[in-house]
Amino acid sequence: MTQTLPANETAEQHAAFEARIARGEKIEPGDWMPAEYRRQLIRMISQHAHSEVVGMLPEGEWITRAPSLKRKTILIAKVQDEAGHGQYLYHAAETLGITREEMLDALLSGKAKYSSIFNYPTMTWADVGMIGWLVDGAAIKNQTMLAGCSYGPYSRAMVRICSEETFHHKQGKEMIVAYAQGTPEQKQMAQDALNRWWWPALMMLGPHDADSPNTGALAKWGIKLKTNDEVRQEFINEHAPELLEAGLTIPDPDLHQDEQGNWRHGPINWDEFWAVIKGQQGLNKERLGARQQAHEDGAWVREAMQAYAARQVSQAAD
Ligand code: FAQ
Repeated sequence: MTQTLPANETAEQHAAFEARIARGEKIEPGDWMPAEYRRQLIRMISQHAHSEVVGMLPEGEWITRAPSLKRKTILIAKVQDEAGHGQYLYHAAETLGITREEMLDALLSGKAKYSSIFNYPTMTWADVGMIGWLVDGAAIKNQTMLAGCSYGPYSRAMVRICSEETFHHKQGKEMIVAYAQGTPEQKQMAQDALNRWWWPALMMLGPHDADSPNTGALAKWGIKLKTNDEVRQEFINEHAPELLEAGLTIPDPDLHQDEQGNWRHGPINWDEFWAVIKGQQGLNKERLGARQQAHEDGAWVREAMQAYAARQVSQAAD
């Protein structure tokens, strides 16, 4: 099948670009790149940045209710890390020519997507631990793959982010294992949290490959090095035995290990996934409301920074 190229792009440019990727070279901001490569990266990196920032909300709600000083300091550090991840990622997207304002407008107006997982509520303290173990666990599998992606700024941001996510994952696992082996009430709290988060964690890695319209282009250009289903399989293979070992029950009666050693899951409720993404189910309205409020509350900081920058320019000109 011949590919239709935009009028200002040639087959030679594409061939040279793809040869660079095949050689394992990183594409850097000033380099020539197909418009579609740029568009795909802006879409994905900005959605990723929004996910980190919205992702502060479900856990942030629990900072005032953490059960001990140790758990509170860990949680504060984790939530702050997520803000930092948002910053790296917005910067990485800015290198592609989109502005921070454009990205924030898209989030706050509800045009941009962010990860489905953050539209689920945190009902008990154990949900905080389960987010660390499962959500950060799934995010790491995906992001370790993206650390090898062809776009330099995204790949480097992923290396840094993954090292912090690893700590998030470990603290979540440590917490849930402790509760799973604690009092009957603690064990029940951990089990209930697993029942709530298992399926959403599988869904957050994206639709099945057959229903993933972006994977083809992303894989061709070395942005995605694994498909959604491959990453999901890696996630389940690591986490299913560990959860079982902790004495918890995975809420999937069809879950089993096949002859190759892969843990196979039962059918995923994709209707729920799409409803959550579209804001028809879950906390999308509340999450966007919280971000809009934070944006309004931060207006004075942005104004002060602009006034300061203007003064620096006028002083430099004097
Ligand atoms: N939620 O064609 P595909 C974290 C959309 S970070 C919402 O398969 P693609 C850290 C997708 O955008 C978590 N929408 O898409 C943390 C597309 O729509 P579009 C975020 C989703 O891009 C932990 C459509 O469905 N990580 O958790 C989702 O090839 C704890 C068709 O899908 C990233 O963003 C979803 N789950 O693959 C923070 C990593 N899945 O845009 C706080 C970077 C799919 O065409 C606390 N992103 N969609 O209108 C990726 O790796 C990819 O974008 C995927 C989706 C794998 C998420």
